Amino acid sequence: EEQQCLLLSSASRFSPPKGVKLSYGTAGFRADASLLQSTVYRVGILAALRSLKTRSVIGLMITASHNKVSDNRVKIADSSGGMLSRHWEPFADALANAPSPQHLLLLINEFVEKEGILVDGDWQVEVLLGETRDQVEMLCFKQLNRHEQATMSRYLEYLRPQLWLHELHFSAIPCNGVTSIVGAVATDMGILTTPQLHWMVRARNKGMKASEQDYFEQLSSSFSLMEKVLPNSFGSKDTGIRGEGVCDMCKFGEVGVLVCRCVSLDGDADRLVYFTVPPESSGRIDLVDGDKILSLFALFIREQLSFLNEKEDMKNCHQVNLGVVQTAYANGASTNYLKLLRLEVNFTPTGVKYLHEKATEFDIGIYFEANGHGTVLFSESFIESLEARTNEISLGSKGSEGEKAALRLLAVSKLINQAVGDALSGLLLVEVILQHMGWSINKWNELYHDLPSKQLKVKVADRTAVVTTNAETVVVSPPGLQEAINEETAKYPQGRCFVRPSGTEDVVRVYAEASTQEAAETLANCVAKLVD
Ligand code: 16G
Ligand code: ZN
Repeated sequence: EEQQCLLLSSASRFSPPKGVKLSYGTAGFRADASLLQSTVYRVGILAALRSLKTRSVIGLMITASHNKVSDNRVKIADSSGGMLSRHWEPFADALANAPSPQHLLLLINEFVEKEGILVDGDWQVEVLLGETRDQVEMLCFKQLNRHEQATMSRYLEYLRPQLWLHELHFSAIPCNGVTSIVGAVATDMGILTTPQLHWMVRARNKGMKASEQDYFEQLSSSFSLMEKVLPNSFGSKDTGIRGEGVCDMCKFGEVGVLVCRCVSLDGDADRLVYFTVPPESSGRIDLVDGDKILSLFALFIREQLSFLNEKEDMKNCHQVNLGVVQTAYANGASTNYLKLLRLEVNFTPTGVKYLHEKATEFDIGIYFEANGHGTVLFSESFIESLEARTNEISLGSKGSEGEKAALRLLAVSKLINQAVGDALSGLLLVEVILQHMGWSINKWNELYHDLPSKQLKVKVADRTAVVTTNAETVVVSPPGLQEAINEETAKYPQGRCFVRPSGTEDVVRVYAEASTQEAAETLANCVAKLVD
């Protein structure tokens, strides 16, 4: 009774926009801020119910996108720290679109019953709230020599102010949603990156310390550990230089004046790509994308596994299974490269939730989208075997190569965010590996050469008319379209092409690859006409 009244009265303050159909989509509700108020409120309710169901802490994140500042997204970090269980997405859609408080209440009652959610007051519902309001910012690290290597803490001091605060349209609304469930508590974690919130949720549910300070401490300590256990690592002497002495921040337009390696983080810092500006490039940049980050990580981890598997230490251990996960957007040259390394390459549809899920099937699963979303996942049982392997040696002692490799892999598992792709932890792992290899960004970029590619989007009346299968590489509907694409693609040497409905916009996307830029563009244009 009390619950029903509370919900009806608080819901009546946030009416949904008329004539708009909201969908949880690939990764949360995304719309202009002016349309999202009631959705943000209702996602608060969703998070509280999810906390009740899973008996764990849940996260709720509001982010700005790399598009307009008002283009916002609201999403859930599930009990594992990962994306909302797909099983709950239809309920999320229904909640967001319920036309009135009465409908909303009805939906909730039905769902609580169907899911067997216990509302017995035995569990203290808690939702962690996070918010990011930033624009894409470019960071630029000078090519550092061994002697002036930045230590982790210097990077972090430098990175933190990157999150700019813009107008807050929502600040109190998610809290209203959460507390409309009797007894539920919303804890405001403040301005965070998306991956920080995911990390916190995971940490809380594992009974670990979970403040922002703890996040930085974990990154910092695992980064220093990497320094200690890599043979060619940093001088690691603290010269007392602060961030500003080591790095130069610059906006995109200013990058050209520096010879450097640069890293670009997206608006909520869950994606990273590197780039470099070749001298006399007249505006050209060389992009080092998610596929190359994946390749670098795979190369390094494979090397460590080969040490681990060496000699008799391995008698009792099973062969470690390492898998990599890509999407159809991965440049064909990267897939070839990974296969040359004799790695198992898997494909899933676009969207972190799919890649992440696949990556959990391995002892070590590395996943990346070309656009920079990705991370490296370690299975619990593999971590345990690494711990067993390393607990006999201390850092000072001379362990075997196998033991050192185990220490390095453990450090990687602590450094790289296990909940979700995280640009900050990703860039630290890139930096430490480049340092270890003694590679410049150019050397890294030369691992393989991307095939020329082209992406287009086609505005269509109904994007759901295009249905795909096989990790979005084959169209099953409308009939005949795939055959037409095949016929066109066959005309181009090294041609590859696919179309898929966007999960975030009302368009169908076309991707084409071929041996020359011109051919890739012609192929993309021809296929776009087939879709139209
Ligand atoms: C979302 C996804 C991203 C995917 C993109 C594709 C997450 C966190 N984000 O941004 O992984 O690449 O959608 O967009 O999952 P599209 O469907 O419009 O091409
Ligand atoms: Zn992002």
